[in-house]
Amino acid sequence: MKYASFYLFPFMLYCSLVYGHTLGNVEAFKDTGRGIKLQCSNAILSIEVIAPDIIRVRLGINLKFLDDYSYSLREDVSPQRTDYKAFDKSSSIVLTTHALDVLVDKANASIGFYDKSGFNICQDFSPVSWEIAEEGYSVTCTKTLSYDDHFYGLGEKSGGLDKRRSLFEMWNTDAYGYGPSTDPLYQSHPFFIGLKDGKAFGVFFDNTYRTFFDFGYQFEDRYGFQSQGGELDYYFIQGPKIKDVVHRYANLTGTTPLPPMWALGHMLCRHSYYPDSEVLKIAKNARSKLIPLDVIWLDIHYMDDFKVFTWDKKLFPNLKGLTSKMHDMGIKVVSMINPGVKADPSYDVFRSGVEKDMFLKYSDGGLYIGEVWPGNCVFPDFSDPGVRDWWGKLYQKLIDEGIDGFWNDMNEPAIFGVESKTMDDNVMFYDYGLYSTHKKMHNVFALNMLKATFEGVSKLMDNERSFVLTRAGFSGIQKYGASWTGDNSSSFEHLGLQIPMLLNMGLSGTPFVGSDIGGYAGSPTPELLTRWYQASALVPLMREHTSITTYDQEPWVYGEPYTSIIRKSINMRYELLPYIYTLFYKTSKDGSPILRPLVYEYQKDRNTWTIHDEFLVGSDILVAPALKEETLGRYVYFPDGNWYDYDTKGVFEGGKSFYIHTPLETTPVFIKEGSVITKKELGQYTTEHPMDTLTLEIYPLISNNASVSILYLDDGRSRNTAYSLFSFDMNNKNDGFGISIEKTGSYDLTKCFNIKIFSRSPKEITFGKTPIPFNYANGVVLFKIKAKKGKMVIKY
Ligand code: MIG
Repeated sequence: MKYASFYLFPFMLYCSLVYGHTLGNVEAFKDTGRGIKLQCSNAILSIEVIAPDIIRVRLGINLKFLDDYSYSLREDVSPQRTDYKAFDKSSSIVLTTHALDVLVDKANASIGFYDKSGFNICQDFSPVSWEIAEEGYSVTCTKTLSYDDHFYGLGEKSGGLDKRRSLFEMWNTDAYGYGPSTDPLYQSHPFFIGLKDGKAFGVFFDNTYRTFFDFGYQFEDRYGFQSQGGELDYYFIQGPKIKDVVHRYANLTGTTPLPPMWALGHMLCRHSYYPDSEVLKIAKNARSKLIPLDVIWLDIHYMDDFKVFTWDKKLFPNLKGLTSKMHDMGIKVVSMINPGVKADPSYDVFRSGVEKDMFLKYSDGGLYIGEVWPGNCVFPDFSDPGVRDWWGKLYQKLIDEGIDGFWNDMNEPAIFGVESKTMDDNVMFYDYGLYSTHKKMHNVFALNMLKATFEGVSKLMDNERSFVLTRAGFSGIQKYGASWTGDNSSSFEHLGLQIPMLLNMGLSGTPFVGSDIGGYAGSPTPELLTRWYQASALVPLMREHTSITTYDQEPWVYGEPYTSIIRKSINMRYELLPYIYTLFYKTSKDGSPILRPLVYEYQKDRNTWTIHDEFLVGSDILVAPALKEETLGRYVYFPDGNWYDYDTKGVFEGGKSFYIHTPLETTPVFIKEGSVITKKELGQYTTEHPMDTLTLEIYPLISNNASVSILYLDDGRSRNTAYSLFSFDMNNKNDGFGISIEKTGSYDLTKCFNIKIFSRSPKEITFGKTPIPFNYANGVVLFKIKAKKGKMVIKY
């Protein structure tokens, strides 16, 4: 059997319609000015209009709702003033906005969400039900499943892109060496996107307890979700585009702020690089072998006896000297900080934390002690704003030594030597003054730790942007940093598994993600390492990392031809940095994923609904990496439009699959017709060359007649800073095409665009009526223009 029986136990409630309590019939309803409150025979139901397309549903047992706090929502989310109407209509109570109709059946209070064409997009299978749990209620919500329903999201989960016919648990877990069906993993995102007959909607179940999601795994006619505590509190988000759902979810839970440019660079890590001379050697190797590198990571061994906010004075006698040597080479240093504080009275962090009452305790007042790397440890209560503030300031010591960013690991929290792998249930947390147990607070431990780190470090770094990486997380984690997919393994199967995982994280509001390149557990073959680098070339977080017991796997260890092939992938990324950075800008505004499954952009094309062995980077670049051993070729599906091969500039027509040759030295990358792709001069680190001159690669429209591309530029490091935003509006004409360049903002470092058009030789090129001289050779048209607003016309 795939799941142990304790997984199934909670679903005993789920499957039974008689077990547990249900709402009963609707006796009365009231318009509250923000939605409706329904008095049912056994409980109350609130249907609140957050926006015309976002409806919040809450179940109140004993005539009341639980305290209304959310760890995931943006602090400033408040219901918009929205016009809606609520009325009684024969067998239902109806609430309508301009985007949706919500019908509540008077006989049993089951809820149906309808779009404006009358299509029932999400229907309760049976009315919500509950059981009294140890803490609050175990609530169950089931919805009707049809044959053409598909599901995405849920953050970091194993399995394919489409979650139909699978069952998941949300409980942050240290899952070293996990496999294709391991569940749960490190992060919990109780948010999914449904696609019903091609129309999308979303559900965010804002409940931090252990929850379960079943998409037709146990019963073929229903899907649903269930908690072990808390209350029923969910947001229904109307589409009909997946994009709309993702943007609206981002509006609720927040977006990832722009990181410093260096965090987009290539990173090297291992458990662990030490002593200082080893770190220096890695940096020098990268430079001498021309492997672009922006960051070296310090894993736990840099600490003194694994005590956080200390460093080993024997291994790193002059940490500041080391970081400044690194900085001179254009390399940043990121170091690990874990939540466990060694319980040792001679250690100042422990002593001051005890004095100030910063650590988690049992309900009887005794300190909670758990074993991690340093031995017995205590753990800060990150749910308490005072503790977050205290912890945030501790980073000063490492910042003073020149450490540039931080890595929060083991924050599920992971505890050694206990069967549960985590804290005891009866450890108590502050939780907005509600004093709640670990059962409620487990899944948001990392979220609160990351908030402490990100906000603390940001305060200490003036106007510099900070960079933090986390292992565990919960919905909303994206506001504070990047996430990686934990301790994967060095196998081709794992390489394939990472892609749907990263794609679903992006669809769950968490765009800044990556996997340990080469695999963490075990040692990759040279071929696997190479393929992993190729697949990760345009992944938002590009970090190679491996465990303590494995061979080295830096790009140069296997020699030729591997080193050169890996270098080619990293170089491609460094040239495309302006394109990638613009995607980071975009997500900071609206939560758009950086890596996108094809279905995100081509939802109408049902061929795309389950594809997860190729992906889009933004909307213009398609990557179809070789994901199997000794692959000489693979099929690539091209969605609508025409696609240029990035290497050969050959064109593939969309709506079809083509067999593409993939000898080891190639990564199949394709560019959508009509794209203006911005590149910069290749450097050995992201900021080596100023962006005074950029190259615009123009891939002319073939079948379509119009397209828009954008380019965002700023200093790449400051939080409040001048920027400029270019847009390139391409239009086909009878005798050629035109591009209107618009510019807003005042960041004027970029003076000049080198233009490369992949086409035959034109007759004439003008920019703002002035003829522009150009060169032509082998399918490439070359010329220069000033980086400013204007209209470019190309005539053939
Ligand atoms: O118990 O710090 O996932 O990236 O190298 C293992 C050592 C603790 C787990 C992380 C991994 C890191 C390792 N850590």
